[in-house]
Formats: sequence, C-alpha cells, structure tokens
Amino acid sequence: MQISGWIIRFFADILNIHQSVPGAFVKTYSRSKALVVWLSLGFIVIALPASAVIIGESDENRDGKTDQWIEDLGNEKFRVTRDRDFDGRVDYALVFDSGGAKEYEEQDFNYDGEMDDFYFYRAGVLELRKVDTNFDGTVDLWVHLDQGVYVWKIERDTDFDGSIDYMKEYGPPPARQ
Ligand SMILES: [Ca+2]
Ligand SMILES: [Ca+2]
Ligand SMILES: [Ca+2]
Ligand SMILES: [Ca+2]
Repeated sequence: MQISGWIIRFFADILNIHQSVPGAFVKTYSRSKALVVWLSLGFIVIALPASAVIIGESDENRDGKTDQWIEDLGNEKFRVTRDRDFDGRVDYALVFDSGGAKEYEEQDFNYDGEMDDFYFYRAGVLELRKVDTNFDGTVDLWVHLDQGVYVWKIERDTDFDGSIDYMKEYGPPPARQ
C-alpha cells in the first residue's frame, strides 16, 4: 500500500495539533473550523477537502461499517451525518454555517429510516423546530422559539391531514435586528 507524502504530512500535522494549541491549527488551515470539529469528535481525516465531498468518516462501534461522516458543502459549510443505531441508515444530520455555528439539524427519532425532527437555527440560535410526531412522513408540530429557549408560538396539525388547525401564541414574535 502506498500512501502519498501529502497524506503523511497531513496526518503529522493532525498529530502535532493534539500536542499544541488549536489556535496554531486555525492559522494553518482555512478549513480550520471543520478540522477542529473532526478532532473533537475523534474523526479520522481521509481526504483533502479540495476534491472529495466527504472529507472525514469514522466507525464509532468498530463493526467495520462507517457510521459517521463529515461533508464539505462548499462556501465553508459542513455537514456531519451519523448512523446512531448502526443499522446502515443515516438518522442524524447537523449542518454548520460558514461561521462554524449550527444552521440546521435533523434526526430520525424512532429510527424508521425517515427524518422526523427538524431544527432550524439562526446564527447558531434555535428559532424553529418542526416535528412529525406520529411518524407519518408529514410535519404536524411547529415550535417557534425566541432566543433559542423561549417558546413564543406553537402550531399543530392535530388530525394529521396536512393543514394547521391549532395555533397558540405565548408572546410577541421575537424582535430582530
Ligand atoms: Ca460502525
Ligand atoms: Ca440508523
Ligand atoms: Ca422517523
Ligand atoms: Ca405527521
């Protein structure tokens, strides 16, 4: 097996980083945010960000099948996907914006192969959560948040026909700058 010199250097840099401050790493690579994420999650770096879309992957339960991935979405955005129950189907995804903050998150809560819980962030702060509470493939609960924690409005489709039939406001819409 032949490993390119570049890859060896790259791994050497990764190893060095473990023994030094992350700040030095940040200065070295423009993709530093994603790399810091990889390191914190224990990912193995498998390729250059330049060519491959999938730039990192790992096998958390060591069963020989990849269950975590990091993708370069371009424009400094990255997505982490996971197969948390190791059944071969992705059941979790997290997108980081160009500033390294959470932008979008989704999960398959009941592990039936369909995402059913969706989180929308603004500058890293949760502002909307959409849920398919009965797992029929259609969202039926919308939770609107202020400052990431305060619920100011809830909407529901209580009979699951696809139309909102319940709405309650607990406060005014959040003020935005
Ligand atoms: Ca695995
Ligand atoms: Ca799964
Ligand atoms: Ca599901
Ligand atoms: Ca539903």
